[in-house]
Amino acid sequence: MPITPVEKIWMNGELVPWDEAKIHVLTHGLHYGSGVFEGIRAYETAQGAAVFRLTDHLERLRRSAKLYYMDLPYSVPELAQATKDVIVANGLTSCYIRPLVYRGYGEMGLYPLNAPVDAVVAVWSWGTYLGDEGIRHGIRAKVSSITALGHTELARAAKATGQYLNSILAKVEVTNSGYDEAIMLDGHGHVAEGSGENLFLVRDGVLFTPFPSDGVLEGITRDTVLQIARCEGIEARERTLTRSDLVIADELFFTGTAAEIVPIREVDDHPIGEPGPVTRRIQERFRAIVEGRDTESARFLEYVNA
Ligand code: PPE
Repeated sequence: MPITPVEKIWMNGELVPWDEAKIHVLTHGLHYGSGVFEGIRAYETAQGAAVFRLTDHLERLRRSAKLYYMDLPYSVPELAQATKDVIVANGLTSCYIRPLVYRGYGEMGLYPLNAPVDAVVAVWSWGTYLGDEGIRHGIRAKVSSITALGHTELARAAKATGQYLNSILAKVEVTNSGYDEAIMLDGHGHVAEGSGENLFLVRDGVLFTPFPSDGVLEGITRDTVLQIARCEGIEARERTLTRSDLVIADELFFTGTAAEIVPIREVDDHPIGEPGPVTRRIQERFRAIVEGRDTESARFLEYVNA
């Protein structure tokens, strides 16, 4: 997906012009994938731009960094302020936000602890990842032959740049076969997640999603959906899920910051159908929350001009 440039990027404490936000080719993170990142969204509300669960995302960034032995060079409140500053500097009302913390230039080799740690926060306008049509009518998903990485291979709870090579293989495999998104299983054949989304299914009115220990990122949208279910009186459970559970589900959907809440209308060529009632209710409540129309959920929004 092409990037639409804006004016400024926040880089190591300064707002720099978009075209000058550059790094050296011998940057550690470029060679070894030694970086951690976040995907966050700001939405337009009646009171201006509001960032959805900004502090929660930045806390996850701090945890991701810890898992790879990095100290964040800025505190979470400093990064929150940086995020708001870069949104204002670019005059955006809604946008995608990409904080990235990576091992910088100065050291080579696999012992990274002496390499510097750099931080950037970039913002740009980004429509929903799997398309508006996908949000409305659902997408076609396929289980990939690429296995989700396990807890002994990587710090699975981290959102780290290098970990996404695995997701890239899964995404390319299914996209080149004509599907919209990949579903990855873990080494035991249990459902993990999409290439960049968590997964939910509905069966007999009950919502299910895999445990974090099944190799999934603890998604913030996932957590929001679990909280929405509680408010809406929808029973929700974490459970180990299999490929069969996907095929016989009444409803299936993906959740993620970039993708938002995306119904799956077909899995492995089995029809699931148009988005069902539980998916619709959750989508509507999510929209109301992010647009600041849900007074019960005001805690989730951090306003840029507070
Ligand atoms: N699992 C994975 C592997 C993942 O990358 C994401 C977010 C999620 C689950 C959902 O997490 P959350 O956004 O907190 O609800 N993926 C980010 C990057 C996607 C990309 O393609 O880049 C995102 O959605 O911003």
